Amino acid sequence: MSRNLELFERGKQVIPGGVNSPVRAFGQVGGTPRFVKRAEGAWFWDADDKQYLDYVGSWGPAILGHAHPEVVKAVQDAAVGGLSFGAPTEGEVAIAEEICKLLPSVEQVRLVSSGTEATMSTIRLARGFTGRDLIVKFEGCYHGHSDSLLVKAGSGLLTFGNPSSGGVPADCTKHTLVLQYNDVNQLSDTFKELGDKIACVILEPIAGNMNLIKPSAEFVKALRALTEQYGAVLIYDEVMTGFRVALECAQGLHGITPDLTTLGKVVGGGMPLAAFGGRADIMGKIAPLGNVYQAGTLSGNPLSVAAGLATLRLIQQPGFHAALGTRSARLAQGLAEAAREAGVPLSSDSVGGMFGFYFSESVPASYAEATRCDIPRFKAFFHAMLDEGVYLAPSAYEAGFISIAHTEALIEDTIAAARRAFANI
Ligand code: KE4
Repeated sequence: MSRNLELFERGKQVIPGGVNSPVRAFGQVGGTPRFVKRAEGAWFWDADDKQYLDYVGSWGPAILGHAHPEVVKAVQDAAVGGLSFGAPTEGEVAIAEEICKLLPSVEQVRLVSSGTEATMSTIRLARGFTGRDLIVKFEGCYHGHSDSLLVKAGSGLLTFGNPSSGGVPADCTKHTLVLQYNDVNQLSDTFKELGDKIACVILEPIAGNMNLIKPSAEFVKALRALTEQYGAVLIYDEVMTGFRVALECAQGLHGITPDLTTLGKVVGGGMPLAAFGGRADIMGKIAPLGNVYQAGTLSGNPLSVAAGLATLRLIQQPGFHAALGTRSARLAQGLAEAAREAGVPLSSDSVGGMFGFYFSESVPASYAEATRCDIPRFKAFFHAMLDEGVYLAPSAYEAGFISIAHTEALIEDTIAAARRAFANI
């Protein structure tokens, strides 16, 4: 028996679904999850010692490649000085300064341990700052699993959210409006009707949780103009896009100054570190300065901060993001070429170190369009690539991630593997 299967069966006895986060269970694609034994650079080895080219990279953090020696050493060096103190440290000041230097919109920043904590805190902060209850999110965008954000679009024009998860009382989502990504008219109508009651709009500025979907320039501009006009807080959830799509993040690519930004994944280099920050007048409402409570035993953990600082310094190397962008664009183009040669309808897209491919004729611009992709064909392709030793995200609704360790030669190898895979599905 495969050791992956043995571990999966064992795991299911003591862990719900055998995994500590649902997407890892291969629910959409079927089959046995690969249990990672170790990883290095662009590769990981599973419990059967099979080697895979990794295009998940922990869902974004591994932008330098796995086990980068300088990041590992930074964590090792921090560890011998103690693991956690529940007291401030110099590293927290240093990484906060680095984030504020890299993101001009961030005047003050608070460190937390997960993206969920970061987004949950910005929602509470926006409500505390404005004194308003309504929040706006977009269908298909994922911001972690806090109650008020686990919603799906309701029916009707002003789609107040219905809980998308068990255990979330309707009371927790009745103040959450769920709109359509890239729908400027609906956004404008909503603000016309409810603008003075809206505390904030939170969005993935480049969506990665309904596969990779970019906003239109018109949508982005309307978001900033309407939130400004009605005094609502604009929250760029850059947990996934932050320092991945560009050093200046999605906000830099858009030329937009959000009021608050959330960060995660890359900012911690693979260790549990996330952050939220933005305008000083808003952040000034956070305890201990203001009356919006937020806290965390492991917030700013010294090992996470060490990994994050090392990562943030290494990604500022000249040409780093340009190389990522060129390689992910080549991969996206190569996948589309390979599919076309096989007569398979497939479109693809990329931005910085993120890419997406869709079993549909065109690149989706909304969640509704993303759900029309050919899932059975994605599933077959996923497994054919797994057989080729290429590990893609085990869901058609997830973006793909490359690292600087994914060399041009490895990208070409991946495209060649895709040609063989398309021939087999
Ligand atoms: P975490 O709580 O998982 O650290 O972050 C939540 C989150 C917030 N905002 C955005 C834009 C995110 O993408 C995420 C988490 N992303 C998923 C990947 N689709 C994490 C993978 C998982 O849930 O296992």
